[in-house]
Amino acid sequence: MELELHLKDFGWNSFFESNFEDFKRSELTPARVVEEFKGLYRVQAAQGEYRAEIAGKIQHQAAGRQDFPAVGDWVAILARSEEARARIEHILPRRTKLSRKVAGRELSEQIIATNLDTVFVVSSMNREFNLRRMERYLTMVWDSGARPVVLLNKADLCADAAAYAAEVENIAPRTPVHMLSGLQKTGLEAVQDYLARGTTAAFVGSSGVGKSTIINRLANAALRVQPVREQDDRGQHTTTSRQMLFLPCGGILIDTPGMRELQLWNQEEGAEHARSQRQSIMDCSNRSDWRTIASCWRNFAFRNARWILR
Ligand SMILES: Nc1nc2c(ncn2[C@@H]2O[C@H](COP(=O)(O)OP(=O)(O)OP(=O)(O)O)[C@@H](O)[C@H]2O)c(=O)[nH]1
Ligand SMILES: [Mg+2]
Repeated sequence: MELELHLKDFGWNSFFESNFEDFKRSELTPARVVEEFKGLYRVQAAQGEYRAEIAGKIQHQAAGRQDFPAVGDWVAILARSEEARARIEHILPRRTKLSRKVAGRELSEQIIATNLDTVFVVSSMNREFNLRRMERYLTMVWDSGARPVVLLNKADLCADAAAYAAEVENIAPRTPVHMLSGLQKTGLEAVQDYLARGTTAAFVGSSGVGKSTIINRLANAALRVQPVREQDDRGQHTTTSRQMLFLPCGGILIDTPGMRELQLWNQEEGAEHARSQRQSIMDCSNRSDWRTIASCWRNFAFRNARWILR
């Protein structure tokens, strides 16, 4: 019972519980992938943390990157507690999945993180701000099944933050938009409201917008942060791997590296697609509650996926 309570703190719920049913009588234990480094994983189980490798059969049967564990996944591990080592034997079905196309020419999917409830799309209110890019981030989140929330950071540098917020609200119907300053610690309460116990949120956005700074404030952590370039406000790609942190209030955060290039996975790219998607979400959101809107988004993602496969 106590172990189950711990699992809930890491995001475990009835969805994963029912998918773990088949393994319950085996010697396998559920664990969550909290960090990945080149084929090795850090996983968190109720009993503690392990360094984990992947079982040979996962590698042999994998048709692509999506068949490998990603940060946020729930997995079934075979633990060797005395060495703090484990082997990942199975990946449990993903409730939500945030993906993009791998940068460059290769046509393959890169999973940014899985099993997210909320994705914070972070932008700074300076020369980095770009509405078209924001549109692409939002489309990516809509397709993931998670709920997007826009964070406009560096309010301390901006004379007219409300004007930035209005521009975003215009392209993102029914999407919450919050203004804050990670540096001056203002506006963070609004972010905290999304971080109830056991919920998982990822931060995405260009390099230098302040993702790690905000997470440091919320989690009282010491993630690496570096100044942006003066000439164009761009960051230096400081964060280099995805990493999960657990907050004292029970919320779960994932920091991600700023993306150099955001190509959407799962769908036709481009403004036309984003516009038609937005229109339908608007039609749907005029008359529905949040759950119906979310299912609207998911239907979209599903239809688009089929369209691509044809
Ligand atoms: N003025 C101001 N600067 C900020 C604010 N938030 C972050 N910064 C600064 O912006 C720079 C980049 O912040 P990071 O937190 O490293 O940005 P990031 O989004 O994590 O960047 P990557 O890890 O490269 O993706 C640092 O110098 C921060 O101190 C803010 O609210 N106001
Ligand atoms: Mg960072």
